[in-house]
Amino acid sequence: MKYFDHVEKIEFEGKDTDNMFAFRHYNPDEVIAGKKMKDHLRFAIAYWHTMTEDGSDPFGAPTHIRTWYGDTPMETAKNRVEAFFEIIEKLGAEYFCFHDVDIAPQGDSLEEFFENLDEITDLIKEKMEETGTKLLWNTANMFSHPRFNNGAASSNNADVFAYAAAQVKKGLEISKKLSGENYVFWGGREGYESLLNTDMKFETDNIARLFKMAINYGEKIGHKPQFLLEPKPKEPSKHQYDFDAATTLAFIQKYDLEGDFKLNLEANHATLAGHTFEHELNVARDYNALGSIDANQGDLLLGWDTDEFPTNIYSTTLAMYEILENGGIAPGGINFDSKVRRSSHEMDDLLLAHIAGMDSFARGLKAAARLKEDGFFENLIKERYSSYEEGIGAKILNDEVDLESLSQYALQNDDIQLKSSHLETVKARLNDYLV
Ligand code: XLS
Ligand code: CA
Ligand code: CA
Repeated sequence: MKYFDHVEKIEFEGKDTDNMFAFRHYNPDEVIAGKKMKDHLRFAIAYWHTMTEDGSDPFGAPTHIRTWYGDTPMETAKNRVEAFFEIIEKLGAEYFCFHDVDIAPQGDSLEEFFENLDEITDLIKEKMEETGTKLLWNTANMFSHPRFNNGAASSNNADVFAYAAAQVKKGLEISKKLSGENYVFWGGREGYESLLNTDMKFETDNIARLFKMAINYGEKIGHKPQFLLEPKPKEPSKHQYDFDAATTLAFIQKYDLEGDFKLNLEANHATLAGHTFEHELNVARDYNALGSIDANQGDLLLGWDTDEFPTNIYSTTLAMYEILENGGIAPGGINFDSKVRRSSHEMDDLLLAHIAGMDSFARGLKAAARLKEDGFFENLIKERYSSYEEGIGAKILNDEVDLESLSQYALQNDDIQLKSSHLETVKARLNDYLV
């Protein structure tokens, strides 16, 4: 069965094409800054938003037309695998990501769930071999089922901790089976509703316990994916422990997880935390912890996680600049944790939305490469901090001064002249790189 028979493989046709099913900016083999675009971008398609969203919202029924529903949950799951790999192939993406519950029905018991996962991952493995696609990361969904009401590893109920551990064990076995390059933890329910009945230290100690077990089990089965922790400030928990990059890095350091864990940063989560995406990438880069990104965008007029396809080239440019400065993102990638709007309900929208996202990141990459080549930010920053290049500034950086000598210096140099930042001009010049 084919689901997108009427669409050919999507090719680069340039910005003047009027073919909707063509890339206008993403040209996979074009070399930018010494590397093919596809190797800079390492695009991944997210199974959940692509295959399991139906367009329903708290006010209305599903809107999305999807032709892969079968007579049983297992039949639907198998049809989805077919359709998913058709989408990946048509788009020419090389990677994908999934939660355990996205790919297989949970059945009536954990045992049945695991059997279903075995059957579906056999099928996925075949498809991967057939198409040459790779697993960027998988993860265990430990937030949707009612049992995770009070958390997974942070739950007050030890049976829930054990259940979560079983899912992680299975997730790592699947990661090994499919040669996953990364393994993600997003603590959807690892947070709290009220501090009145919560022992924060107890709960975060337990989260770290589960992570250590995961590292040990990976070693035991001879599979060492890059572990990634994904911050998000709120939703679904009122307060999530992994609020943002800095908070999550403090956790990673506190529990000595630096050697095994980096961050998976999502654009929409950054803005929910009151940061820009580039801020979060910059923080991670500073800690050598920029692992992978979830590419999407939020709506700044709304206070929730809308997971829209990324089309804001200002944001993709600044994100790609951080990635270039990081020396790339591998073994991470750019995963489209993005869903089509309720009104984009046709099957074809799944392809069109990804084309829009891939083109927007391609434009971001090209603009970021030009900015880097011209030393745009480098020169700006060099000039802005130039007072540290000589004189008292150089002495401060060389740790040659103390409070007494600085005080002596300040007493003689208290008529301070500040330079203007000309920030408005900087922003206008940056615009020249975007369009
Ligand atoms: C939800 C998260 C989730 C993670 C993986 O907001 O983005 O989808 O990426 O569990
Ligand atoms: Ca995400
Ligand atoms: Ca999100």
